[in-house]
This record gives sequence, structure tokens and C-alpha cells, in this order.
Amino acid sequence: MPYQRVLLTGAAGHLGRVLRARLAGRFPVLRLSDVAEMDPAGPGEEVMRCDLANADAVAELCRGVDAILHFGGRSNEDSWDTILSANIAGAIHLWEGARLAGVRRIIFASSNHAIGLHRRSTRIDHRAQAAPDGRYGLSKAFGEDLAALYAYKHGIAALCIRIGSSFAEPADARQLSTWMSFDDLVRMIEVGLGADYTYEIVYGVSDNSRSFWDNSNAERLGYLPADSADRFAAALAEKRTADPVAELTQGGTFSSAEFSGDPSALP
Ligand code: NAI
Ligand code: 15L
Repeated sequence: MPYQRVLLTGAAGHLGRVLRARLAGRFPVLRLSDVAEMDPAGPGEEVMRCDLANADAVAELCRGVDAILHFGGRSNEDSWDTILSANIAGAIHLWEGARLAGVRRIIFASSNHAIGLHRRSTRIDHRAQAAPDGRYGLSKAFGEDLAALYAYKHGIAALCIRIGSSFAEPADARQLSTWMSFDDLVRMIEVGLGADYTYEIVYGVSDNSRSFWDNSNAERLGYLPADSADRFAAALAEKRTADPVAELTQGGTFSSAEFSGDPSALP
């Protein structure tokens, strides 16, 4: 992969730490950033602590970078203030910093919560209408549109990965549908860095037979998942919530939290 310096945001987080370990040595320089403290730089690493809410600091962070893996920001539902600064302003600062620095592509850790209010019974693909299930999901839908603006208008290619649930193992019945193994996440990032595209949305999910999503767009780009949540089915299939809106929708408890709408009106 012809990248001299790759920036990983969110490097102190759950997936950031996984990716730091698994991407070590893949590029001449891996620049690691987070607002939180990180382990000191090892060989081939740079560590730059930075708050995504600070536009000048983010512009500096992007300088000299070829590609960005944008995993930083609030990763769960939160107040408007937090979502606005970490995820919405943070994304604006990142894409604008990338434009100023001549970054060639950005792989964006979007989320299934951008479309979380879709019913589980509706099998959707990358062209489904946005249906965010909260403020957090809305910030991911915004990030996807921001990525499209900078891809088509400024030539920064973007792969938006609507990650399902990326943990060491699935934890409940819903995650039998949404789980993405760490190895498959790395496979998707390899596709994002290597494939030829301008702007694409894909689902970050392993080869789960219960998946909510038609991920043919990812397969078209070259994604071939090797893992599946199916082997956990016997242990987890009955591990459900008691909430009808959570069970009806792809976003699960993100959808049911604060829900005051009409379930029969959901897409
Ligand atoms: P995490 O919460 O463990 O990591 C996020 C990191 O972003 C944290 O280290 C945090 O300190 C950092 N951060 C938060 N606000 C920041 C700010 N203002 N400036 C700079 N850094 C800031 O989350 P996780 O699980 O590692 O997720 C990584 C990314 O993937 C997130 O964007 C999340 O939305 C996305 N994602 C993760 C999924 C999963 O299953 N783990 C599913 C869908 C999306
Ligand atoms: C996400 O977007 C979150 O970042 C992650 O912690 C999980 O809650 C995941 O979605 C999920 O839907 O399981």
C-alpha cells in the first residue's frame, strides 16, 4: 500500500488499540492520535494527542499525512453538546484539515446507528435512506454526507464503514446479526486503503447468516469476511431484551432509548 504516513484517530480507544497492534509495521509511519493518553510511540509510530474539537490542532495533526483512519469521537449516545463537538465539529475539522494537507483518502468509522431505526425485517443495503436512531447515529449520518462532499468536490476518497458491533466476541442475540470480528475489520480497512473508488458506504459486519444487511457493495470492492457470529448462536440466540422497539429495530437499545414515536411508522 503506497502510503507514507497514515493517521489513526481514536487510538486510545477500544478499536484504536486493536488497530494500533494489528497495523504495526504496515506503513513507514503510523501516526496515532486521541484526546486521551496513549502508550508512547514505538518503532514506526508517532503519537500526537489532540482534541478533535480544536480546528487548528486537527489541521496540524493532518499535516504530512496520506490517509486517515477516523475512529476518534464519542462512540455512544450522549448529549447534543458532546456529540456536536467530538463528532460533528470534530469531523468537519478532520475533513477540512485533510483537504488543506492534501490527504488522499479517509476511512470513516461510521455506525449502524446511522440507519438504526430501520426494521430488522427490512434487509437494507448501502443505498438505504438514513434513519438515525439518536444523536450519535445522526452524527454518523452527517459524517457520511461530509465525506461525500469532500470526496466528490475535493477528491478525498472516502470509505464509510457502518460498523455493526466490533468486539472480541458477540454478546447477545442482536450481535449475531451485527458482529464484526477484529480480523474482518482489518480486512475491511485493507479494502478501504487498496481498492479503487471515490466514495462508498459499506457495512462493517462479518459473514453472519442473520445479518440485517446486504453487503454486496463491500464484496464488490473486494471485502471477503472470514469470520461469522453463527458459531455463537446456540449460546446467544435467546439473549434478547424485553423492549419491543429495541427488538423491532436494527439499532436495538439505541433505538428504544428516549423513543416516543409510533413503532408502526418505522421504515
Ligand atoms: P471508544 O470510545 O473506545 O474510542 C473512541 C476514542 O475516541 C476514545 O479513545 C476517545 O478518547 C476518543 N475521543 C472521544 N472524543 C474525542 C475528541 N473530542 N477528540 C479526540 N479523541 C476523542 O470507541 P470504539 O469502540 O473504539 O469505536 C471507535 C470508532 O468506531 C468510533 O468512532 C465509533 O463510533 C465507531 N464504531 C464502533 C463500533 C464498535 O462496535 N466498537 C460500532 C460502530 C461504530
Ligand atoms: C456503536 O456504534 C457503538 O460504538 C458500539 O459500542 C456498539 O454499541 C455498536 O454500535 C452496536 O450497535 O452494537
